[in-house]
Amino acid sequence: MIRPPIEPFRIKVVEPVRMTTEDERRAIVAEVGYNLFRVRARDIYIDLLTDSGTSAMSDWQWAGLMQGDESYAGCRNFYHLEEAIKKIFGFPYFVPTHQGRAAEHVLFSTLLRPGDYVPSNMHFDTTHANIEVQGAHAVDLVIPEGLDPQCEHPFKGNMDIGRLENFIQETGKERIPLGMITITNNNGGGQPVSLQNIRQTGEVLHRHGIPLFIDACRHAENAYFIQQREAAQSGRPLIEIARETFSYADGCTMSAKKDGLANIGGFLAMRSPELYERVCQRLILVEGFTTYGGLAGRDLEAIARGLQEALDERYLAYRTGQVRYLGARLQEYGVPILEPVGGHAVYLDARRFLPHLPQSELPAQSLVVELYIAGSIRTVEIGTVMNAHEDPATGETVYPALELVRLAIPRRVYTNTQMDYIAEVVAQVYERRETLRGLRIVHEPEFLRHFTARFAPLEG
Ligand code: PM9
Repeated sequence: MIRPPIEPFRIKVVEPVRMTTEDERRAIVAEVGYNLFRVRARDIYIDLLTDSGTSAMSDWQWAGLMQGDESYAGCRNFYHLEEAIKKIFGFPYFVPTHQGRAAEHVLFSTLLRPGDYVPSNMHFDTTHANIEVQGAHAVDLVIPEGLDPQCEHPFKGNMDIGRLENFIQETGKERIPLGMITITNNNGGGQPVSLQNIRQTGEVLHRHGIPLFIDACRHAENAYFIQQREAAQSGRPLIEIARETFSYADGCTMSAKKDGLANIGGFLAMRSPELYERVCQRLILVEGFTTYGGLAGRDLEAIARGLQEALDERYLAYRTGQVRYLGARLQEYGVPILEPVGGHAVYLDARRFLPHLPQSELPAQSLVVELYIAGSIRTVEIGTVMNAHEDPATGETVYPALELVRLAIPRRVYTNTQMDYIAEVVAQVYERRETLRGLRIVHEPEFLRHFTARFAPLEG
């Protein structure tokens, strides 16, 4: 049996969590239209909805909050954050934003025009939506291995370099204002991207005069995988790997709610002074002045410190080790998961978990609901609800290649005993998987429907 990882911290503050009964949970999910985003957090025992903004901050970060300088302009915390960003990412210009998607919005509304294209290994859903809302097209070009839940590959998040080259040739560089790469690839299972692949992606884009922006939310976890899995990078200090990663890019969008170990915040960083000028105009319009961007001074301080802590090697060994431990426990029970386990989450493979439910019956969402009823565990669907789209030519639904349930592990929050509990609940549901029924959508909004859609169980 796999040994759980040893925590490089001790616990100073605890937050009680409440357990409800199965009957109570049945009533709760029915009332919220079988969408777990609509459940009150007090009605959840273990919340694996997201690893975003859910980290436990360190005493150093909490101490930093007390040093928040709440001046409107030029607060000292902005300069601390600037120092951290220069040290880790190496970009000379940045603007804070209230979270990652705001950085995306500011960047895309500055650079994109209707009809443009933005290739990536795989865009996250907010990135995708923020591109499409500008009338542009988000294109995913991950390697084929990245779409096969059972294929073992050390860097399943890699960009398909050949397809990227062909895509640029066919589309024309004038219609591609930027390319992106998401590290780690969240929608593809939290899978890392190799340093070599990031370099090659930059080379291809730059050869055509196209800038590269990195979606850097989980860059520290990505750097750790590079150190562990890429032969040429073995044993290299993580800060050096991070510096080299971003040296191939012209900028990055960052949600500091992930590898910033903060509860809120983000930023957009870049090399170009001209772009910075334009971005500042947009930022002041929608987020706030250039030295706070929608955040309090204390938030900026928490991020400045969190960014540095997130690159600590002992922390990352524990962090990725805990996720791997949960994956291994589930595999001991024979539960089908996406392999290899990624950096921030274990993903259940709903197609293999519930082979009797076709994608039109929303198997991953059905599993999300059942895990809540069975054990008060909140997870999230990354499948048909989140990623299906309509073919504009035929009007037919195009189903995503991956039908997953993500168990995102908040950073430094849950114990290894709680990991065991999660594995046991999932295994119990797996044992009676044939009893699970599908769902249908009864209400959906135009964009990002998974956040607010409502569902109903299928009869029979
Ligand atoms: N990711 C996640 O749970 C939070 C939103 S959905 C519950 O995985 C990437 C790769 C992300 C991401 C957010 C964002 C947006 C951009 N890129 O949530 O706006 O995983 O700070 O970041 C979520 P913000």
